[in-house]
Order: sequence, then structure tokens, then C-alpha cells
Amino acid sequence: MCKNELYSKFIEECRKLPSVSSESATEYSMRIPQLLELMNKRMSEFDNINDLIGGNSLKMMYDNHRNHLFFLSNVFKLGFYDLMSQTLPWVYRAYLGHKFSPDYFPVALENWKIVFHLSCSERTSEEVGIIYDWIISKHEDLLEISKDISLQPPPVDNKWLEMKNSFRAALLNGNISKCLEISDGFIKSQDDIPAFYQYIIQPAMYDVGVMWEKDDISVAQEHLASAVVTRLLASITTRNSRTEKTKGKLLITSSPNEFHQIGAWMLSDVFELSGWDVRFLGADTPKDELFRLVKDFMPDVLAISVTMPFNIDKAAEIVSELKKDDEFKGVKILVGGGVFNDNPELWKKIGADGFAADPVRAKELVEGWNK
Ligand code: B12
Repeated sequence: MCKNELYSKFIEECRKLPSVSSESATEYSMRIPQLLELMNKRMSEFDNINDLIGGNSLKMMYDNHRNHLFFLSNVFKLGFYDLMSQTLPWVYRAYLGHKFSPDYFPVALENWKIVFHLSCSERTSEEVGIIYDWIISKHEDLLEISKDISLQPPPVDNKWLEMKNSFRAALLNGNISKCLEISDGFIKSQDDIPAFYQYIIQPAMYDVGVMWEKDDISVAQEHLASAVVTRLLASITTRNSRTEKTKGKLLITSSPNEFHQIGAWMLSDVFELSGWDVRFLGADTPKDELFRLVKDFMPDVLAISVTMPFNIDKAAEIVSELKKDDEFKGVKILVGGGVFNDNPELWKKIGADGFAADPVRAKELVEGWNK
């Protein structure tokens, strides 16, 4: 069977898995701290743990355990198994890329089951156990699928390829002068900014992600690239003048616990430069603080950026609380970011008013609402 067929079959089977009841999903989520502590302890006591995690730090494994729990908690709460079939191959690829042993997965999954058995009610342990058993049974398939089904960056038009590649090289070298030279060459007027973001910066950063995934670059190099992009965005933002702010008010933030903020920043620039009154909050805004600002600023649109699948519930909570409160009935909610791009139906599941894959499409959508 070719890998694409194998993956299609995997997705289909995953969709047919029984849903976890809302009581069990809630218990799973409430018990995350205990589950995490117990799992970290069990796994770190294995004699061969160093081999299983490929010589990486225990901290890396602990972070992965935390992400695992928050991620599956989202899958169970939303009953959205596509999120799982779409993320598992990435998990395999990224861990194997970072030298984890293939044996780590079945060992960890079996131990999760023991941990649920020890910490949760029989019902929860049984319901989530079925899902874990299915993942364990797919281990060989996942090893195969993960080899080439990737969250690959979307292809870049040949027209931009060379420039994107030299921009990426400059980013990874921390060469801000070269990045400025490229952006100055591209951006002849404010109208060129959205295209520069979309065709040069975004794909270059997606490449950086794939390089990190394969362990071709270090975390430090990825941080360097992000820092250069942030400095560049600051220079573009400050060097370009705003028109009158007549189009409406937009408040944009990344969800709580979401540290990716570059995409949200781009959205903020594109709206601001076209005449919107924008407040951009950056990464990881706590929910209660966000609500205070929404109350003061009372935007026409609250835009929430989410990249990581384990942060969807945080955005979902904001949407549901805002929608419940009459005071905010004039505020529309727009969502976007990596996890929504990878799962284009997800925005409906969390009750948002709309989703757009990039700032230009976001502006078209929102300006349609405002008519
Ligand atoms: C830089 C980076 C980081 C930086 C972010 C720094 C910063 N200041 O933002 C740091 C180091 C913090 C980071 C952390 C992590 N990261 Co990271 N990161 C990246 C990387 C390389 C680039 C992100 C980026 O800037 N992309 C460019 C922007 C422009 O693209 P974008 O976000 O998609 O935004 C566009 C659209 O989505 C849209 N959009 C975005 N937001 C919104 C909002 C609205 C309302 C709308 C309408 C549109 C919209 O418009 C934007 C422009 O077109 C990506 C690779 C990738 N594919 O994105 C990995 C990536 C996202 N990270 C990844 C991971 C795993 C992590 C960590 C878990 C790593 C770890 N083990 O700690 C943590 C998670 C931390 C957390 N809690 O959030 C994985 C996620 C895989 C997955 N789907 O599960 C990726 C894909 C890397 C990979 N290939 O494996 N990361």
C-alpha cells in the first residue's frame, strides 16, 4: 500500500473511533497535573530511559508529556479526531528527528494507560484506553506515514523562491542588514507589505520550522531567526505611516499559552496600514486581562491567533464566554493561525464568527462583515 493510501486509511479509521464522554474528557483534563507527575516519575525511572529519549534531556521528555496531555485533552473535549490524525505523524517525525527511539512511543503509550488506571475513574481509564490502544496498534503505520507525510510548507511560487531562500539564509545567520536589504528591495510602497509577509517571511519561517523538526538547526538558531524577523517587523511597522483610522477597531492577540506571535503581528500591520484602529497584544495574553481590555476598547473584531493544537481550548473558552455576555454582542470573533490552517473546519467547532488563512483574506472577510 502506498503511503498516501496508508495515511487515508489511518484518517478514516481515526474518524470512526468512539468518542470520549464529556465526563471523562473533563476528568482527563482536570487531572493533568497528577497524570503528568506520575508519568514523568515512571518514565524517568526506566533503566534505558536515556536510549529511549535518544540522549535528550529529561526536561524535553517532560515538556513532551505536558504537550501530549493538553493536546489529547483538546481532542477529547472537541471530539475532533482529525486533529489527532493530522498531528500524530508530526509527533512521530519530530521526536524521531530529535533522535528519540522508535520504541519510545509504545513504551510511553502503555505507561500512559497505567497512569490513567492509577489516577482516574474506571470509566475514564477505559474510554481513553480504547484510543491509546488504537494509537499503539498503529505504531508501525505511523513510523511509515511519518516518513513523508509532513506539515510541509505550502509550495512557494518560483517567482519568489530565490529571494525567500536568501532571506531564510540571512535569518539563520542573524544577518539583519541582509534582511533589511531584501525587504527594502521588495517593499517599494506600503501596498507591497502584505505580499512581502506572505511570500517571503512566512515561507522562510515555515522552512525554519521544518529544519527544526528534522534537527537540522538548533533551537538557538530558530530563536535567532524569530528575533531577526521581530526586529524587521518592528522596522517595517515604524517606517510606514498610518492612514486615518476610520475602518473599525480590531483587537488582536495570541491565545493564552500561545507563544507564536509573528503571524498575529502581520495581521495587525495589514489592518493598521489599511486604516483600522488596531491594538496588538502579542503572545500569551491571559484570558481575564484580555476581557478587561475588550471591555475598555470594545473592538468591532477580536482576532485570536492559535498555532498549537494544545491551545485550542483556551481560544474556545474565550469565544464561549464572550458570546455568552450581552455586553459584547457587537464584537465579532475572527480566528486564525497554524492549527486552523491545518484544520480548516475547526473554527466552526469553537463557535468563532470566521477564519482566514492569511491577513489579506482576513481583511476581505472582515470588511465584508462591516458593510
Ligand atoms: C518561530 C517559532 C517558534 C517561536 C515563536 C516566536 C515568536 N516570537 O512568535 C517559539 C520558540 C516561541 C516556538 C515555540 C514552540 N513551537 Co514553534 N515554531 C516557530 C516557527 C518556526 C515559525 C512560526 C512563525 O512565525 N511562522 C510564520 C507566520 C507568519 O506564520 P503563521 O503563524 O502561520 O501566521 C500566518 C497565518 O497562519 C495567519 N495567521 C496567524 N495568526 C492569525 C490570526 C488570525 C485571527 C488570522 C485571521 C490569521 C492568522 O496569518 C499569518 C500570515 O500569513 C513554526 C513553523 C511554522 N510552520 O510556522 C514553528 C512551529 C509552529 N512550532 C512548533 C512547536 C512544536 C513549538 C513548541 C511546542 C516547541 C517546544 N517543544 O517547546 C513551542 C510551543 C510554545 C507555545 N506554547 O506556543 C511546531 C508545531 C507543530 C504542530 N502543529 O504541532 C512548528 C510547526 C514547527 C515544526 N515544523 O514542527 N516556536
